[in-house]
Amino acid sequence: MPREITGTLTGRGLRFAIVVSRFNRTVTSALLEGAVQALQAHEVDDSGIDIVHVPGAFEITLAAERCAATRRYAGIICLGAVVRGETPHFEFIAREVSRGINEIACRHSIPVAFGVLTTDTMEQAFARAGEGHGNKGYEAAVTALEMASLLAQLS
Ligand code: INI
Repeated sequence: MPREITGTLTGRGLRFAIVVSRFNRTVTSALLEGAVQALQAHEVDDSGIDIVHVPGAFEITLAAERCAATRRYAGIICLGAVVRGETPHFEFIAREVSRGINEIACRHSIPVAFGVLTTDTMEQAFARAGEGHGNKGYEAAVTALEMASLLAQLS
């Protein structure tokens, strides 16, 4: 029989960093709430959750890189809200943060979950930052839990 390797969602004894940006704070604070809820629901102790605040989504990667370099965390959850305006600013920020997050994950071999919304409107952003499972912060935290467990099995 082939051996199947799947991550579980048990967070007991694990430590996570959440890097969250303040820009579009009404949305990002809802994402943060979702992410913390998900970790708590999967038995991560409050003492195992560090919340790192940065000004905007563009700053997320630098803080996440620093968190990864400490080797203190089983995973990092990145939360932000980039909402398209009239300028090309949106494209630059969205591209850099998504590319940067994946690079950090691969360079440090640590789960770095992408909970950064990239939407056309604030309305779309709010729709992805709702209660419970309609919350991308919650989803990103669950992904970090699963990948942390998977990587532990692959080490
Ligand atoms: N930062 C965001 O997180 N979301 C945005 O929608 C946004 N827009 O539209 O400009 C934004 N800009 C700030 C940026 O992330 C940096 O903080 C800033 O450029 C300073 O480096």
